[in-house]
Amino acid sequence: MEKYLVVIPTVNERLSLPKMVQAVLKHDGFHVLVVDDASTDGTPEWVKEIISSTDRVSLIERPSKLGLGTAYITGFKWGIQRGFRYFIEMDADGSHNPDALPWFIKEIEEGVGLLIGSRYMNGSISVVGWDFRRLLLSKCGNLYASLLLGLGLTDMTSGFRCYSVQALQAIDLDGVHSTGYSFQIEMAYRVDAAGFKVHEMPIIFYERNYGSSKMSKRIVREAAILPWRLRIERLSGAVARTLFRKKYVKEISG
Ligand SMILES: Nc1nc2c(ncn2[C@@H]2O[C@H](COP(=O)(O)OP(=O)(O)O)[C@@H](O)[C@H]2O)c(=O)[nH]1
Ligand SMILES: [Mg+2]
Repeated sequence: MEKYLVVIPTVNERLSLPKMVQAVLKHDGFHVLVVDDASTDGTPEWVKEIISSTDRVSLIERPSKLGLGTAYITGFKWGIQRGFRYFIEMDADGSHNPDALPWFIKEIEEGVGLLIGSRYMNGSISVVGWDFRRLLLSKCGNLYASLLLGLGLTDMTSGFRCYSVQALQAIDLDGVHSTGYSFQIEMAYRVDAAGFKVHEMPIIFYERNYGSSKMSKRIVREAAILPWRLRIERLSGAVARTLFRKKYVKEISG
C-alpha cells in the first residue's frame, strides 16, 4: 500500500486536474484523493473514469461548496483511517509542481510534523503570473499572521505542504475553525502548538492557466480574524492552565 496521500480539493477543475493527477502518479508510493465540491464541469466524472483504470486514485464527492478547510479535514480523516503516513496538500489548478514531491518526502521523513512549500524564502519571491494586487494581498496576509502568531515562518498561507500522520493525530481536527484559506494559517499554528517541528522549503508557485480562482472577500475576512481568534484561544488556555495549577498546588500542599 502507498505511504503518501496527496489530497486535492476541487471545484470545477476539469481542465487542470488530469495533468496534475497524472504527474503525481508518476511518483511511486503516492495515492491521490480528490475531494470534489459539486463541480458541474465534469471534474468528478473524469476522476471516476481514471479510478476505473487505477487503484491509486480515490474520490469523495460533497453536495455543495463547503470550503477548502473542511475538504482537507475530510481527506485527512479518510487517509488516517486507511493507514497513510504522510499527507500532502496540493491545488488542482497547476500552481504546485508535482516534481517537488520527492523533496517534501525527504525532509518530512526526518521527523518534521509539517513541511511548508514556501514562495518567500531567503528574501525572494518565487511566484509566476500574479499581478501586484494579488502579491500584495499574499505578502501582507503572511506578515500579519506571522506578526500576530510569531511562528517565524515566511509563508503560512501556502497550500503546498506535507504533514506527518503523527502531527495530524495530535490535533483535534474537529476543532479547526477555518473553512477557507485561513485553514493553512490555522494548521501551521496548531501543529506548532502541538509541539511538532514546522519547517519550510522553497517552491515556485505558478498562477493557474485554466478555470478561475475561488478566492472571495468572505475568505479574506475569515483570514483577517483568524489570528486574533487563535491568540484569544492561546490566552484563555494559559489562564485556565494557571488557575488549574494554583488549585492543584493548593490541593497537594494541603
Ligand atoms: N473541495 C473544495 N475545493 C476548493 C474550494 N475552494 C477552493 N478549492 C480548491 O482549492 C484549490 C485552490 O483554490 P484556488 O481557487 O486556485 O485558490 P487560489 O490559488 O488562492 O486562487 C483549487 O484546487 C480549488 O479547486 C472548496 O470550497 N471546496
Ligand atoms: Mg489557484
